Amino acid sequence: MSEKSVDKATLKMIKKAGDDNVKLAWDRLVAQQPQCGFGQLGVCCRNCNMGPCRIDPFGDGPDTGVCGADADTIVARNLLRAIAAGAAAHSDHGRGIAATLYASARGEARDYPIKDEAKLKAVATEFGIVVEGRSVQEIALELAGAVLEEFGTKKGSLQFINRAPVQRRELWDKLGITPRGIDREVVESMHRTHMGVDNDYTSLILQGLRTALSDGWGGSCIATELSDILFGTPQPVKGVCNLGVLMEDQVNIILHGHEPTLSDIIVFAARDEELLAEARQRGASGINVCGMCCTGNEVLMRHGVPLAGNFLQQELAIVTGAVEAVIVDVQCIMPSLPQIAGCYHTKVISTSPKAKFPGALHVPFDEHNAMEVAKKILRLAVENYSNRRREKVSIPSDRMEYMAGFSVEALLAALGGTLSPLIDALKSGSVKGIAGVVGCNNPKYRQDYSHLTFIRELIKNDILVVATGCAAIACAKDGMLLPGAADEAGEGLKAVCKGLNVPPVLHMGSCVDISRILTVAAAIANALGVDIADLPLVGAAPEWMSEKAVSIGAYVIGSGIFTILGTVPPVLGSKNVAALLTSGADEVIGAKFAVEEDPVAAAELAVKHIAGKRVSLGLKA
Ligand code: SF4
Ligand code: MSK
Repeated sequence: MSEKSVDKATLKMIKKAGDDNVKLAWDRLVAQQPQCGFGQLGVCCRNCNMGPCRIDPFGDGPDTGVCGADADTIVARNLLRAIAAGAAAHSDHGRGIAATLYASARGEARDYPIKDEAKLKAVATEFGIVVEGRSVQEIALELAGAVLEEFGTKKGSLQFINRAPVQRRELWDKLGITPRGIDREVVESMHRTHMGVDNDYTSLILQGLRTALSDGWGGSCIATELSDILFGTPQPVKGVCNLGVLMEDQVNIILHGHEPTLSDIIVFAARDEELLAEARQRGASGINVCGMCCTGNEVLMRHGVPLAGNFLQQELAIVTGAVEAVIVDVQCIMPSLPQIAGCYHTKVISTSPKAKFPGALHVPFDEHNAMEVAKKILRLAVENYSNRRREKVSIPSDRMEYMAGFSVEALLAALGGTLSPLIDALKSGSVKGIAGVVGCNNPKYRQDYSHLTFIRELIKNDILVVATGCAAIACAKDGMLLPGAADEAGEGLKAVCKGLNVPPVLHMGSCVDISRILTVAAAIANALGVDIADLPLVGAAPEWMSEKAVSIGAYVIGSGIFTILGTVPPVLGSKNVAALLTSGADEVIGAKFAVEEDPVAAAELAVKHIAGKRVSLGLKA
């Protein structure tokens, strides 16, 4: 890898970290070399204490573990466990939001009034809840109860799957992979992968799809829809991003993790006059709240809060020496942060009982008393401004403007209230297809390079991009979320974007908001009377690293969308599993994975796939 990133701010801060003798993820990756070949292939197992066992990929050593499990079983079990972990993370996030809605409806969370009553009523109606003549509180209480029931439901399937076209739902039924309950699928996956239970790789992978579907059409969808109800449905919003959003003369706060419950309140708490006066007393001109990763995306989508960066920039924000507090909740938070913070004055403040970090300060967040806790945390940050070591401060000047906030509702509004203009553009070929580009950074790959290269190739080929997570942040930093970026698009897409004054890459939110992409895909399929698998769509995770991304990839193909992975998953130790995922799945579920590390070649795959789907639909390639 010639350079670690394409992002100038990142490169500057990597250099500063070296000068400050701070070790980063890239250094730790080097220290890990050579990484375990068995692990890379997915052929090691420690699911019981007869092991750990590993299969010799060259065929010279053991071809089964002590219990007799072969490479197919071990690889498939490991994959299923990764999906279960990813689905659990998204879905537990969803449960947290549902619990907050429940508390709000019961009057026990006064800082969380319902911000989008129209969406509350729409979602409640979807759940068969009567809304006429009832108070917002009554509706919210019944909806929260119904949603919480989805985690262990007796009714045999999840509510939001009904958004999917009937053809898709019938296929899920036929294959026996209709998700039955969110917790149930995760629990069953853990059961099946226990020593001596499910040993058939096809059966394991089908359960993987069912578990992933319980995430995409269950837990993630709940997280998105209920967050919109509680915090407001995103509308197009402008802001600035990259490490240059940090301010030399202000108290800088980074909100990092995934859940909007605390971060949304912090945004408002930071406007508190008393806190601002205290900040001024200490010589700061204000309080600058910035986001990082998906918590950042949540507050960016709803409030245009400045975004400091994506996954590989979390350590670098501290390295600027200008951050008073990194406030974290759950997921994608490197355990290294407190150690790096120790080299500067930064306080790392953990807030979730589920996520504690040795060396961090723990201030438990309580939704029943949200504003009070938020102010307490902010006060710690303000007080810490006095400890800033000026000689250690260096904020890169790099910052970029963006336009984000494309919820399904905002997209519809931009299109004049219906999807018809988008469907017409797809039919005419001015927009050839739609690509959902999502996922993380991974220090094994040059940061943001694959995201940006892949996406540029797609828009050049008139493929509209919808993005979430760290992929969307990569685009924001590079100016791809500005309407002007349409100048880089093909003539058809350019005209559509210019006409609507939208960028060619639409930021749809955080990782759980990939459910918004599913909702749009389903709506287009329903409007055309076809299955999602018939549409000219692709999914891609060019730089993924997390187990959540494994679940996402599985629910995207489970929903019928061809998906390209830019980093190699640990499945190559089983030819059968790899073949099922990259070829056989197409026959079964109407979609498959491709693995392609070169983003230009990956884009070629996407363009070809979309052209093929267009022809099958009777449209011009
Ligand atoms: Fe080894 Fe089988 Fe136990 Fe895995 S489950 S550690 S393969 S004996
Ligand atoms: S934050 S899962 S690094 S996208 Fe959602 Fe970014 Fe990946 Fe975390």
